[in-house]
Amino acid sequence: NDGYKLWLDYQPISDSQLKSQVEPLLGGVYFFGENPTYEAIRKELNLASKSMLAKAPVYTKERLQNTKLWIGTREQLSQVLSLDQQAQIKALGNDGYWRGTLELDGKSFYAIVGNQPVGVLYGVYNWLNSIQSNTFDSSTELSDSPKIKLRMLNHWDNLDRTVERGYAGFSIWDWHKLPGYVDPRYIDYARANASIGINAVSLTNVNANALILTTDFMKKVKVLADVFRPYGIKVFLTARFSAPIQLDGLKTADPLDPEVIAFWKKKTDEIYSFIPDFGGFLVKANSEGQPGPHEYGRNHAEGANMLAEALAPHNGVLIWRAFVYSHEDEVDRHMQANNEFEPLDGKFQENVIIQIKNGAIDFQPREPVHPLYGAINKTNVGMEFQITQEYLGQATQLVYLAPMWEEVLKTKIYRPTPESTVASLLEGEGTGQKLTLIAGVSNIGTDRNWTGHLFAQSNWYAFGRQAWDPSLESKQIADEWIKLTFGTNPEVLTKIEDIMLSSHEAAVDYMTPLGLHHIMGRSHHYGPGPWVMGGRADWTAPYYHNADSLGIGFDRTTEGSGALGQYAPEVAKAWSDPNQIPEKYLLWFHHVPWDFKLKNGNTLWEGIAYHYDQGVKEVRKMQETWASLESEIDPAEFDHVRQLLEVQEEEAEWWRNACLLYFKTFSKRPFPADIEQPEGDLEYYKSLQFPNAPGI
Ligand code: BDP
Repeated sequence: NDGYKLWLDYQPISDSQLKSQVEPLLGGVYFFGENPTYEAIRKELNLASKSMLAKAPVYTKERLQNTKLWIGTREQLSQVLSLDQQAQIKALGNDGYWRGTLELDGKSFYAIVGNQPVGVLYGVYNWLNSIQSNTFDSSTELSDSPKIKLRMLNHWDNLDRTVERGYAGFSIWDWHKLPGYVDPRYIDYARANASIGINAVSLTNVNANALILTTDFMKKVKVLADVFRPYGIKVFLTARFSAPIQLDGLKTADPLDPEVIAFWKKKTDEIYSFIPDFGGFLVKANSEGQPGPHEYGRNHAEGANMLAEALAPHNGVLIWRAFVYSHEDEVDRHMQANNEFEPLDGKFQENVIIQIKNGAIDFQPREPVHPLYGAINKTNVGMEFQITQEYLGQATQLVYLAPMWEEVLKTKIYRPTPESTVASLLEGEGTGQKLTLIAGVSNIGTDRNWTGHLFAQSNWYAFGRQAWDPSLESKQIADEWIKLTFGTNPEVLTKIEDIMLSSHEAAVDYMTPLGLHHIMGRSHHYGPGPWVMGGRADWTAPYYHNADSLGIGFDRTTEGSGALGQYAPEVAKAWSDPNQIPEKYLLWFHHVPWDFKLKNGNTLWEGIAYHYDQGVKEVRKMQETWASLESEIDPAEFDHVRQLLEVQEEEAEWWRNACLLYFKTFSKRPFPADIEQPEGDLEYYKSLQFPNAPGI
């Protein structure tokens, strides 16, 4: 098994009871109508049936005769659904589905019903998943609908097929061969996304190239949009703010300039002439050197609204990123987004969404929630998670990210209501926000298994599931993925679940425990670099850890940068006290003396050392658990993961040794005697170079 089929590998059904339920259904399938999405469903059923039952499904022409499985929309099935059932299904909205048994003329039919064809598609995938994981029971009714409208992948793919922060090969968009050649991978990509409810993709890097907006490229993008449409997926593009200058030779990209406004309107109309359901633009502006409205003395709202107006007649959406910071601004980087966006709250058009990273710095191994959540409540806000593991071991380390995302989504933010959490805010509770979004920076590429590390597939899967329903538990999602990937053996399930659920905390322990952050290698971000100095201060490590002879950490209390003041008073108050703040965020907000007493009685210095050591131990535990599964796992998959876990152990030791040796030069205290003593020479670790590290 090379991992290409992801969680859709449709293993032969061995359980005879399950088989006796499924076989008759696939032996008499009736579609209430025809459309491209039903065609996609038919292809999926063909694939699944041949693989699970070694035979093709039988499609009937008549809804009663020889039919067992009904597939259609609520309207199409209205004659066979009771009024109550119709009302129940209608309430599930466009993307929702219901599946269960219906009776007609004394006969039973299993039905998969949505309000729209795409809901039917989601219902079919859910049904197939239940078969694969052996949880299907035709006597149980089931319905589901997403809590978030836009469930979106952000590809950071360049037009030359390199991928910014990509660790799984090159971009799967083969721009050179498009539009003539449609790689079958595009269809498998769409299937995988649809199977977990992802319904939007932005194809290109946020560090954008204006060429994507030329007519030649539009023809290529159109082909992708056509492939994705039956799977319910809309295409977005990143828009380079200076495109009017680059493409049409205008003298300015000032968002208030009539020629600039006309440029974007014409460009946008042209895109819609190729792609009538084009999703809209995603924009990174005035951040890390990207052009934006500030060059012309305009603010983010003026920039975003100009593009939003070009999109509005077509029902397009403008997604504007809040990841803005500048090294010329002397203010703590943590605070800059709030400083810019809070005064603009309520000034954005209705079809604008502000896309905010989960934390205020940058996808660190663990971040406290971004203070912009809850601080702006008259503007649509959406989440940006990072699925690609830029700061979390890239493609060599097994780190299951769902627990981290769950932690963020469940965080209480107390605004706009005392009960608000990040998840409730994203769902529009308390603000009435209708346009809702969870985006994830994609981790896929041309590697045969899509994501480089087999377990990185679980992050793609989990992202889709949490974007669909932010209240899902990471444990439940892990269970689903394990069953779909490795089968239903209970021993395999518990052991792999242990590995996955401990993996994120382990990585935080050996990389950045107790709230440390931004101490990774320069530019490639691979491995430790707490000593990284030089260049702009906000890209160095000491800017963040501030280690000195007294202690370590970033003081963001009122005595320090004051960033805590950007949170709701409930949060700011609790977190301002080093004895009350959850220890996992301690050094994020406080500069703490080396001998500060932690909750378990250790000094801070001892605690740092124990955490780093614990991280390494956890990886070794993961290795042992994996080794014990050898006889249960496909040999190729087993060996792939075994080798990568060995690399991960070395990398965990490297992080621990490098960081502890470095911080010891400030703490001047011995390591606790009962940890594995960090060995090696700090100068050696500092001298390591990685010119071929991927994805810069
Ligand atoms: C950082 C990446 C950088 C991205 C940037 C962004 O290091 O490559 O361009 O985020 O999100 O995580 O724009």
